[in-house]
Amino acid sequence: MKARVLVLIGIILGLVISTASAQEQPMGAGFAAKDAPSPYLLGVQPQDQTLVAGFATKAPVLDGKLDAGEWKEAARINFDGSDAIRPGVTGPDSNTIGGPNKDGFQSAEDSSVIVYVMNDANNLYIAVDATDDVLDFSMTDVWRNDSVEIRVDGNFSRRTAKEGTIWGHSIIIRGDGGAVGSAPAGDLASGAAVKPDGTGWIVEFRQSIAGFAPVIGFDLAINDRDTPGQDNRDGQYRWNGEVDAGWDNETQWGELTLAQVTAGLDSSKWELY
Ligand SMILES: [Ca+2]
Ligand SMILES: [Ca+2]
Ligand SMILES: [Ca+2]
Ligand SMILES: [Ca+2]
Repeated sequence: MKARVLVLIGIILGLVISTASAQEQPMGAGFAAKDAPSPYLLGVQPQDQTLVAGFATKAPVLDGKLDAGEWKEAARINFDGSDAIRPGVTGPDSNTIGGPNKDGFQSAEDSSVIVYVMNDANNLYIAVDATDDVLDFSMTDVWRNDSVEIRVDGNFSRRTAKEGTIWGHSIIIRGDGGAVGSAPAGDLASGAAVKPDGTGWIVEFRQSIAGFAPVIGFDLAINDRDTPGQDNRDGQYRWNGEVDAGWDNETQWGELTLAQVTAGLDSSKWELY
């Protein structure tokens, strides 16, 4: 208990000091988010990313193209791997093996994504619109190429070792649609294609939500390969997961609330006479 009080006093003192020093700074001086003290130092658990899916009135076509209006009902998030802060975490183990980008951080021009998430009564739909300055799909292992790992824990079991089935998987989809890895057996599908102007790639994914919990585990890992001849990718960053090993650990994934599907009668529309 004493220790807690001391920690609290420490936090309060820290706030007072940082407020005082902030007042001494010229307007707009600020500091980058990645320079802020780590929440771990204060003993606070980092907050998982959460998202509420949009409701899809029409199923998208999984062809690696975002047609006008196709994803307009989706919840939209965007992130890059420019720091270790959510969303878009680049962890200490996301460095390359012998590549030029050793700290793992990447600018938005190097790699960044806009992600669309929606569902209807039958399926979860996800689109990943990736910007990438150099495209490379030359490796046999799908995860070594420009690709996305889509992680879905449909029963929200949050197992420390993922189930490896439709109830907890991390499917890997290559950005050009040329290969898919770690796909569980079940009712799911994907499509992908390089953008016509060569500035990135688009992946579209669908999975049946039959039997899913109202809130499910969800994460995305973006793999960027830019260096020909290099064994590994140049980097990986994730919407929520802190470390690369999150591919196998459902507790590392964020939380997605599925859009409520209207069922039966809607009492607000009943006529009272
Ligand atoms: Ca499409
Ligand atoms: Ca890149
Ligand atoms: Ca699970
Ligand atoms: Ca790349």
